Amino acid sequence: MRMETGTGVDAEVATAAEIIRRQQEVTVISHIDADGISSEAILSQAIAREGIAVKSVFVRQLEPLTMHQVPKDRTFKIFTDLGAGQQNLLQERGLDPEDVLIIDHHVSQPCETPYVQVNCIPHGLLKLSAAGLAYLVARRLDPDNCDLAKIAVIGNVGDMMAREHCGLTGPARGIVEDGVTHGSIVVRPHDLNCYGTSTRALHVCLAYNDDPFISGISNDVNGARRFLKKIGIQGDDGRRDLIWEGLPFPERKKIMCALVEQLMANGEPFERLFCETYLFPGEREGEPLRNAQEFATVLNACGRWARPDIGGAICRGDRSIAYRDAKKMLANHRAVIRELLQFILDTGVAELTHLQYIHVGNRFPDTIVGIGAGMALSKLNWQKPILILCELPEDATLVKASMRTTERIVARGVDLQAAASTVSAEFGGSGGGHKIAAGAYIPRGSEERFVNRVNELLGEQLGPASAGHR
Ligand SMILES: [Mn+2]
Repeated sequence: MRMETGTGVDAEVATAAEIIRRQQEVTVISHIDADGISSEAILSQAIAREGIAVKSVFVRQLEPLTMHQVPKDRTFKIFTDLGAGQQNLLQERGLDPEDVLIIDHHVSQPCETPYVQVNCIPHGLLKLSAAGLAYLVARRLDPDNCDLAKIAVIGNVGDMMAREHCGLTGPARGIVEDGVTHGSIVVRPHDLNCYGTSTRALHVCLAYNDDPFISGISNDVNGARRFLKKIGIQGDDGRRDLIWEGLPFPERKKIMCALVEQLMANGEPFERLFCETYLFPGEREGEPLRNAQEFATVLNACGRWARPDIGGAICRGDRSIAYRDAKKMLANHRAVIRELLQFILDTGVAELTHLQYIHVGNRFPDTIVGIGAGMALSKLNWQKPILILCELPEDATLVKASMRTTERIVARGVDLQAAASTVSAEFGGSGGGHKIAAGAYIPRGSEERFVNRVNELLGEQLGPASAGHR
């Protein structure tokens, strides 16, 4: 089908494809998360199919310390899911604009060297990830690359492009249509907006979800079990837990209706209960690869355990050794997160007026601390945002802070992104993210003053009415 894209991006995509066709050897430099791994898999396959030699390099972040991983050779360099914000580093590395293409969806840094970019941000397309852009370029190289639409959808979903509107929109939605036409994607409209609908026990899925927050079900595994029993859905068939994806339509409908009723009874909006789910019929049922969201988690687990190449192999179709290794990493990933969660619950958090926090030192990898924060919040007082501090193994001068809250608290005025960036800047650090989840890097030694300032700022965001909510 015809791609619907902003005309500006269309022109950039066409230019990028022309430039790629002229190359003989290409190096793709990408990021280690689900979007970066997907971007690399799309580009390197599309380039190889053109008969061009291609190799890949993954970096955790493009910064002065990692620039040496970008090879100093004659190959043409494609930076994807990174690069736009680091063009001065490319310039310092002596990269000629003739030898570089940036395919990114991050805010562009002004730079004297006019590097060629495909970037959706200046065109106002904020719900398209690097994998989406990489796919548009691949499609332009050869319409037969439409088999890669599936990987682009995983990258888009992995980068939270479906979160705000409960589904992909704009050009990202056009890519879904390509996958549907190709037969590799099935869309389930008005599906349950929960993580883990293809592999997790249904009551666990429901309990772990807090967007929307449903009293008596969200953050309450036993409550979720009771809810299912009450409406006549057997939580398991005696041996195995029920999985949402496998339930017949009438049962799914019955559960959705009951959840809507529950929310309406509480006077809460229910729109966010529904989302569009992207399933992959070519994958085995009950496997995380069946579902775009869970597939993205597999890729993230590979990246976090420093094996993005294994994630790449899975994107290319390896379902044997690479997938077995990835499942081990996924299990390990979850085990460490459970350990972190237990550590937080056993140790306990310190409570301030508007914030709860804990310092986990060097016990856990910083890459999972944010996830642990989100999970811990579901077991703690959800009314107060949580902040977790941890040390960074590679930098003894810095501490990372990860913050999480719930949609309900955001609705009351809390903006963790603003708190993270404002307060970290006061200590000479940096921070960012979203209203509901944010992170910051601050100098070691400033932790206590930092949390107190964040607490103060959260109080200001909540306004005078919050004084009574202590
Ligand atoms: Mn990205």
